[in-house]
Amino acid sequence: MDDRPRIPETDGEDAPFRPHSSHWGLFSARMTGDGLQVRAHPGDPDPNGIIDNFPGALRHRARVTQPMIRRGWLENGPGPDPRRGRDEYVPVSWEKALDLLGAELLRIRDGAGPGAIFGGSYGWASAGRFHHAQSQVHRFLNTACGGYVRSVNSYSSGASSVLIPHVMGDYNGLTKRNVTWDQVADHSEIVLAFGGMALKNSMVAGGGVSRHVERGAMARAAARGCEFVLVSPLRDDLPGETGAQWLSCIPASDTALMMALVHTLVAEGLHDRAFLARYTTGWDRFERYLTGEEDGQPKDAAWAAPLTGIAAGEIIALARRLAGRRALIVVSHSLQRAEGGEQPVWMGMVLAAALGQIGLPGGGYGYALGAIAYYGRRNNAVPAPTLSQGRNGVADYIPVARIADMLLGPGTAYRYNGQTRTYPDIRLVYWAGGNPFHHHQDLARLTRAFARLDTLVVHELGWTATARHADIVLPCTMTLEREDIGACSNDPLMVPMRRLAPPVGEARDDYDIFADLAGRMGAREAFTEGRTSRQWLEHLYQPTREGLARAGLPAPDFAEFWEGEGIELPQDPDDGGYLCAFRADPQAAPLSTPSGRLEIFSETIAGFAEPDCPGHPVWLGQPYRPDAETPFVLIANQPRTRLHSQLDFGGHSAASKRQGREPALMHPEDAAPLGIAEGDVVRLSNARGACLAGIALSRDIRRGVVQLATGAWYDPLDPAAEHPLCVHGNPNVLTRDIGSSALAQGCTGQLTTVAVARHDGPLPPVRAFDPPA
Ligand SMILES: Nc1nc2c(c(=O)[nH]1)N[C@H]1C(S)=C(S)[C@@H](COP(=O)(O)OP(=O)(O)OC[C@H]3O[C@@H](n4cnc5c(=O)[nH]c(N)nc54)[C@H](O)[C@@H]3O)O[C@H]1N2
Ligand SMILES: Nc1nc2c(c(=O)[nH]1)N[C@H]1C(S)=C(S)[C@@H](COP(=O)(O)OP(=O)(O)OC[C@H]3O[C@@H](n4cnc5c(=O)[nH]c(N)nc54)[C@H](O)[C@@H]3O)O[C@H]1N2
Ligand SMILES: [Mo]
Repeated sequence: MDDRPRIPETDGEDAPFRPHSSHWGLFSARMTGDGLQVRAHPGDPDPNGIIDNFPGALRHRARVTQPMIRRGWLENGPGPDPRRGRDEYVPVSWEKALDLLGAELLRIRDGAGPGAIFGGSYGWASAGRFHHAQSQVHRFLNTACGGYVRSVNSYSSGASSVLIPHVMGDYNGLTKRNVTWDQVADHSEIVLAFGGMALKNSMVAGGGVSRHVERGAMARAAARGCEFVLVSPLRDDLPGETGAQWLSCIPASDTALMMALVHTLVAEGLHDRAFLARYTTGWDRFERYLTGEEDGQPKDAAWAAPLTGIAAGEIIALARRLAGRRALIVVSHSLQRAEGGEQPVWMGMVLAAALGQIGLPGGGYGYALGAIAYYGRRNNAVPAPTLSQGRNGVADYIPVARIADMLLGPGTAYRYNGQTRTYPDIRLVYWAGGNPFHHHQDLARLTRAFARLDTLVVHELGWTATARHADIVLPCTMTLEREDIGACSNDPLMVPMRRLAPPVGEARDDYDIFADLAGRMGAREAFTEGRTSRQWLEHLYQPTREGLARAGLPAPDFAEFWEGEGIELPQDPDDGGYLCAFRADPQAAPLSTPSGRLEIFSETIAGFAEPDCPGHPVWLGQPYRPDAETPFVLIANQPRTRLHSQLDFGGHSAASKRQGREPALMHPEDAAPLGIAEGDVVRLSNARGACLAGIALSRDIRRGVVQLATGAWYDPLDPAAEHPLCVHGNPNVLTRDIGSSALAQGCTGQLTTVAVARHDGPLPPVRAFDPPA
């Protein structure tokens, strides 16, 4: 397989290196006779290897090169069709594709109305501020169709972003203006990280990152004597530089461990009573639960030991080490991407409150610190370029991870954040910049859900499984093939993203596709405001320039910015944000919770009367209990070698695979009795489906746990099977499609239970990257 460019893209001379940005880091690149050459940003102390996916991806056969229409849709017109996901595609001209799509959008808009269009289009897309696909599709649907049913929250933090406003206040402030990496380096004395702060994760930030500082900050803290304690089934969730103690816990048991830590503090009189009295509400109520006064079961270390797999003595010793020191409690996003995921987030706050360090530099609650590069940093003091999405004429929405429920159950009632809501009847789904066959759970169910639509439209740069389910597939450029501005609200460098290569085949920018489509619907002017892409960049640049001028800083005009290597933006002070202000004066700077305090008991949540999320943190029992059929717990976490499913066909991602399959980590003593050796292909399965994966053996994983990252492109051997086998290793054939709780309805993709068996006999080929027939 030759993944190098097939067409000459330079005039024989190598182009100069030009700056560009991606979610996984700033870089510069140039086209040479041998293809794309990429180099990391010179100011980046710890560049991310994921940029090496670009060269092989640019002209890969997996790119979509011309508009395509699914044969069944072309021949029979819109309507439910079980062939979605296994049909043929017919290449058509842009003219024809846009004529058919424009007519279909008008049919829906003027018939069932914009409330029958789902345009949530969740996904990370690419880093530029203008060609941000989700902003583009929303703007298009608002201007040309009168709106769309949207989605709220994210797959990242579905449970925590709903819970936190009730109990702690501003979610954005908690994650983006709280304890910084500089504070960890300078002040923390002990960091207890549930789910860790894996460097693979903080290598990524939406919009781009110029300096990967996390490794250095943790190393500085450790050198100063800060202790790190990792609670996770995987040792790699904290870098070696921390010298961390590893407490290898049973997945989804963290809430019990936190309770036992707090129980120990209380039993030994080590909890900060003054802090609890001054800054929290509901402690008494919770204490009765904690001590067992309420239900007869003290949540002590002896109780937690069998639930967590951590010895009672270890738990008690850890509680004593935490007390009276500048302690930072970190809870990763992963813990809440599970059934009952609200509990560890809430209980983490209670543990931090009992230690009394919230609002002090380097102490308290660093929720999700390290999960993404834009946490633990300072915010820019000038606005980043932002494309307006216009006004959505449809009020209806769903919690983002409830998409299959919505499509399968129009008119069905569901609970969300204290409301009883009803799923709308969606006829058309429009997706640009996301990959639901990457991000959603129970993919067989998702296929059945998409089969019920009249029309599925997808803009894609590659033949993802989502594109293969679409009726109309429109080829879009990848970031390297267009101009944009790279910026992120907490990275100090804003860069011109220069075009590095011409578009592949007939690919076009999302913006140009929407402009022509809007033209067919009488809305071109409203959508484009008469601007070309370059004119938009110039326009979007202005608020940042004005901000610089207001701050009395050099404010280069667009032409100067565009020709340069990027401009430094001023940043807000590292002031600890709202939690610090609250600590200093809880009357003057109350939290935005109903009581103005940290709510250990929430009257609001108690009033919702949800059994799976009562009025204070509780131990709901273990939702992922291995049994005879599925004796292993599977961790489906973020991949090291790519962002989600993006550029899975690139060289860096491909190099991590084993026999072409996604690697799965397993303990050697779990593998031996099953006859599984290093590099073997195994079959992971449960009631929903199965997938193949290539085994990597390691003692750095807890026994009884198997880890398989997300992001291998879904490649079902038989797409029509009720319980499909993905031959490539996508764990979302196995995960369960159920909300975190009736409170938040967040994604629960992180964990499930599986059987593991060696795959013997012939290996089915991976066809995920071959364009469809
Ligand atoms: N089991 C399990 N599942 C999970 C998770 C988990 O932990 N476990 N994590 C979840 C999380 S946190 C997240 S955020 C989601 C991520 O889910 P997604 O954000 O949907 O995943 P991506 O692979 O980033 O999808 C982006 C898609 O946009 C395309 N794209 C890139 N640039 C452009 C562009 O300019 N225009 C257009 N039209 N398309 C473009 C890419 O090719 C890619 O297919 O996954 C979730 N799913
Ligand atoms: N390289 C790379 N980086 C990424 C992404 C990517 O796709 N690739 N995605 C980005 C996105 S969108 C997001 S939202 C963040 C996600 O950030 P997270 O959700 O925090 O990341 P994960 O890697 O899914 O999980 C982190 C670790 O939690 C551990 N873990 C899982 N379950 C449990 C549990 O029950 N208890 C404990 N104690 N530990 C557990 C796992 O060992 C796992 O490695 O990552 C971001 N960073
Ligand atoms: Mo995410």
